[in-house]
Amino acid sequence: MPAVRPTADHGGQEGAAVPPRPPGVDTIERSWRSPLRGPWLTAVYGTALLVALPLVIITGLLDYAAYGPQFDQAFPTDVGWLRLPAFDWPTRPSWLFRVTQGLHVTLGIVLIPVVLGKLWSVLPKLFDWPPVRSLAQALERLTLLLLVGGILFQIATGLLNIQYSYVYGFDFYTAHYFGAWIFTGAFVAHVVIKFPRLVTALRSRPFGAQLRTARAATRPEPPDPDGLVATEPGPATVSRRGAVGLVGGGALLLAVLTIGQSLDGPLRRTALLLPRGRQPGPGPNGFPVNRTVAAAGVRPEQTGAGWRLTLRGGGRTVTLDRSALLAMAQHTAALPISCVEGWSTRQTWTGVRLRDLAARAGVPDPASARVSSLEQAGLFRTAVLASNQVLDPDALLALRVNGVDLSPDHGYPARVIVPALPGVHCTKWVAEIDFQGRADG
Ligand SMILES: Nc1nc2c(c(=O)[nH]1)N[C@H]1C(S)=C(S)[C@@H](COP(=O)(O)O)O[C@H]1N2
Ligand SMILES: [Mo]
Repeated sequence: MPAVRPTADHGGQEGAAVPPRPPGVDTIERSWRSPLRGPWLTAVYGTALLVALPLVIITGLLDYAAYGPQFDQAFPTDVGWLRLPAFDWPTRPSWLFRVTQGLHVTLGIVLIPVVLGKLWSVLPKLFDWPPVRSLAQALERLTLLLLVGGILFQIATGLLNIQYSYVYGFDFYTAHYFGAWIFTGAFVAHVVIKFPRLVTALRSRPFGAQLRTARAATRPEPPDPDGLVATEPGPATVSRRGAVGLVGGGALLLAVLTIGQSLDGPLRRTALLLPRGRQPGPGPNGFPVNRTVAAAGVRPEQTGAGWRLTLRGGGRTVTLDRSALLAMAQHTAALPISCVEGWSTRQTWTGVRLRDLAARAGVPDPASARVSSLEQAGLFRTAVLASNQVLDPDALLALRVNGVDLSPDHGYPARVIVPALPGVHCTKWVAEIDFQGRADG
C-alpha cells in the first residue's frame, strides 16, 4: 500500500495560491500514521455521540427547569434571552428528577471515552493547512473550536462540581449553563454540516464486517477529502474492532462505576466515583448527607425543645412545636431524594402533609409556598415550592425517616420532602413556611 497521495492534497484548493506549508506541518502530518483513522471510525464514534448527546443536553435543560426559574431560584437566575418557557415542574412520577438528573450526570461521564476517541480520530484536522482557506472553512473551524472547547469545558466543570471541587474562580452554574448553550449551538451546526458525510462513511464499510476484521487484515481507508486518513499509514497495532471495543469498554466501565450512585440496592456498592465521606454509617438515617448540620451552622439549641414551626399566609400566623406536628395526621411515603450533584436514594418518610399545613395557615389552595430554614444565610436558606408541589398528597414536612426521628444531619426537627422535587429544595431544619394565595385573592 504505497503512499502515492500528494501530501498537499487536502481537497477544495482549486488551484488558488496556497501559502507554503511550514516545515513542521509536514512532520506532524507524517506522524499521524494509524491506519485506523478515517471517515468510518470517526463516523462510528460520531454516531454514538449524535444519539447520546441530545439526551445529555435535554436532561440538563430539564434539570434547570426543575429548579423553578419562574421563582428566580434556578442558577444562573438572569439568563437574558436564553430564558426558556417556565412551567411548574411536575411531582409525578416521583422518580422524574431522579431520572433526568441521573441520566445527565451518568451519561455525561459515560461518554467521556467516546469524546476522547472521537477527538483522537480527527486529530489531524487540528493541523489543517492552510489554517484558513475560505470563509466557509473558517466558519467551520470556528464551530469546531466551540464544539471541542465546549464539550471539554462542560465535562471538566461538571466533573469538578459532582466531586464538590470548586477550584476555578467562577460560578459553576453560570459557566455550565452558558457553556451548554455555546456547545449546543456548535453541536447543531456540526451535525448539519457533517451529517451527509457521516452517512456516506457508515455506508462505505458494513459495521458487522469491520467488527469481524482482525488486526492483520486491517487496511487504511482510501484518501478522504477531510484528510483524516494518514498520508503514510503504518501497520495496524490494533483492529478497528479493538478501537471500537476500547472506547466501548471504557464507557461501560465508567457506567458500572457511576450508575450505582443513582440507584439503591446492590449496585450502589459499585459507585466508586461517588464523592467519599458523604455516606453516614448504617441505620435508618444511613443515607447520603449533602450538608451536615454543623456545616450549615445550625446550632443544637435552635433545634431542641424551643424549636417552633411558623406558618404564615392569609394574614394569619400559626406556631406549632414538634409535638403539635406529631399530633396532626401523619402520612408515610417512599420518596427519592436526588441531589443534582449526582447521587439519589429512595427512603421512607413520615410527617405532615404540606397541604394540611397550608389549610392550617388559612391558604388551602396556595399559588406557592416559601420555605425557610434555620440557617442565617446562604443558597439553601429558602426554597419556593409551586402550588402542585404543595398540594401533592405525598408532599410532606417530614419528621421521621425509616421509622425513626430524622437525624440532625437529615434535618431534625423537620424537613421538606416532595415527589420529584430536586434535593436542593427539600429544605432541612425548617423554621417557617409562608403560603402565598392566588394572585386575585
Ligand atoms: N437547610 C438546608 N436544606 C438543605 C440543604 C442545606 O444545605 N440546608 N441541602 C440540600 C441539598 S443540596 C440536598 S441534595 C438535600 C440532601 O438531603 P440530605 O442531606 O438529607 O440527604 O438537602 C437539601 N436541603
Ligand atoms: Mo443537592
